[in-house]
Amino acid sequence: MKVLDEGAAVSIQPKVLLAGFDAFGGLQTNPSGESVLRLHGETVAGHLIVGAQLSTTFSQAPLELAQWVLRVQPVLVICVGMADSRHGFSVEQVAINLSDARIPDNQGHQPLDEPAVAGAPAAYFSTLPVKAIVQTLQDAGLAAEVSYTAGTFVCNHVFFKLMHSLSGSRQKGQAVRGGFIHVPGPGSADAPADLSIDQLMRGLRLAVECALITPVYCAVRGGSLG
Ligand code: PCA
Repeated sequence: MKVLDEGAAVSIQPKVLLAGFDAFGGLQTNPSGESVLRLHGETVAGHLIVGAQLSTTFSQAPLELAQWVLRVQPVLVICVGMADSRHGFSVEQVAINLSDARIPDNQGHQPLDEPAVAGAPAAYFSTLPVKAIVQTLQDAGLAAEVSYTAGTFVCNHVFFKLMHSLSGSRQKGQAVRGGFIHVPGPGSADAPADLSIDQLMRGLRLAVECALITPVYCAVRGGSLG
């Protein structure tokens, strides 16, 4: 877990937590972790960005994220992960209560058909304005799509645990929004060639701004989530 400037995390400005991941699966880099660390300390729509890099492990990453949430007290949490199967910004609609790893995580752990949280609901919806973010990114000329699966590896696991814990805070009247965006990795065959770290940063700024200014209506739950 890494942060560039500890001082920024204790300022009184409202904050947005952006959490990416470290390299995994034998790769040397992970653009998700790199881009959020480079956004650390920027201000978007009056909110200070706190960028944190989580370890790609089933056991540690959710704990690290929970510690960041406690410490930063953000109004919005967006996790960002890398997936080679994605063609652009892939804004996740749903986290599922299933951890099933095709490869071992960075601690050699490889759960098979395990719940992320035993006894919890089968799934949680993102509380980001998913379609509005996709539209905003596309309007800015960036490749973007709605995704209905965040996979079953560490990213979905962290996303599910985040939404499980935010749903608990929501019941206590603290409405912190959260969600997940996958970005292409170095091995993504048909990702746009120009999706550089700079373009990822540009897209994430737009996604944060859109999430801060757009109320979320959830037809499935019936009502505003914002
Ligand atoms: N991608 C992996 C975990 C870390 C990351 O960046 C995933 O999609 O689960």
